[in-house]
Amino acid sequence: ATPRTVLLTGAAGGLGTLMRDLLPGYGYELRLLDLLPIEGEPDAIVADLADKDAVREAVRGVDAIIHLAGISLEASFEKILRANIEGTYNLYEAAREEGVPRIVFASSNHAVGFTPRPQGDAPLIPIDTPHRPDTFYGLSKSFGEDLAQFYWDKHALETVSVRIGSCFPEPSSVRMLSVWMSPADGARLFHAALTAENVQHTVVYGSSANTRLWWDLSTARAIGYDPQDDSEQYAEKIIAEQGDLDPENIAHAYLGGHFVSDPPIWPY
Ligand code: NAI
Ligand code: 15L
Repeated sequence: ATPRTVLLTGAAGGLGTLMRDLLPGYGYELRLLDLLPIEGEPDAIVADLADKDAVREAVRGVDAIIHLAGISLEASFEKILRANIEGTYNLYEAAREEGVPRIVFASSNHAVGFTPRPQGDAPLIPIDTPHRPDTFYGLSKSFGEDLAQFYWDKHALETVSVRIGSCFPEPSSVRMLSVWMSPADGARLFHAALTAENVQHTVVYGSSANTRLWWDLSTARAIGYDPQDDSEQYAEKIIAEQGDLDPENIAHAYLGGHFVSDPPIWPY
């Protein structure tokens, strides 16, 4: 059955704001949660994922959860540990205790960010490519995918882990021509992840059907995702402004882009 009431964690963030606009169009009633209050949303739950009691109360009675909350870029290990690793654990534990049957987890391409980009006619990167996180941030997404698998195997709590590329209104870099997910396709993919039967723990890449795609969307298509957008319409302008990919630049060699080469955060 289609889940009706969906808890959206990270609802104040960029992706959360886009999905607050789009998902009600699929018939969902959203319950919102974030660390930060949301203007015009007085019923949104303002809570930290570290607050186990608040998280348990927030998940009570929902049909599914879309889990976006957390630190969305590189940060110190301590911050990532608290928000992304312990926070995601707290959410899963609350969902298990309250009997929520399914979570859609916002994983990231940075869980596999040190995977070389396919060159020439090389095959697309498969979904079962080994984890190769490019940051503590990416490491927390690898952990989240393992946590999801564990909660399926041990507790029959289902997850679709979506390794999102870049979900923004428009692509803004040459790399994004390959990894962009339009907001409308993002909503299509989340809807598929919420409604497909028997997903157990399924991992999918999250992007539009880009001409310059680097990864294999077949597991996403298998749960009913039918992307409608392609970044190619932006290619000429972006390449004219920014130049094409440079094979000498390490940030251009791997999926994760500049995440692989940015200086480490110091002090840890
Ligand atoms: P964002 O940084 O704009 O939003 C994250 C939200 O989570 C913020 O509103 C923040 O206040 C909230 N948050 C952080 N720590 C929290 C805590 N301890 N308790 C409660 N709320 C907390 O990030 P964005 O771009 O909206 O991404 C959403 C999710 O999707 C993140 O998990 C990110 O890692 C993932 N993702 C996003 C991509 C994108 O293209 N936007 C790409 C890949 C993954
Ligand atoms: C992510 O995981 C980030 O959350 C997002 O802000 C983008 O940087 C995206 O990856 C990307 O790889 O472009």
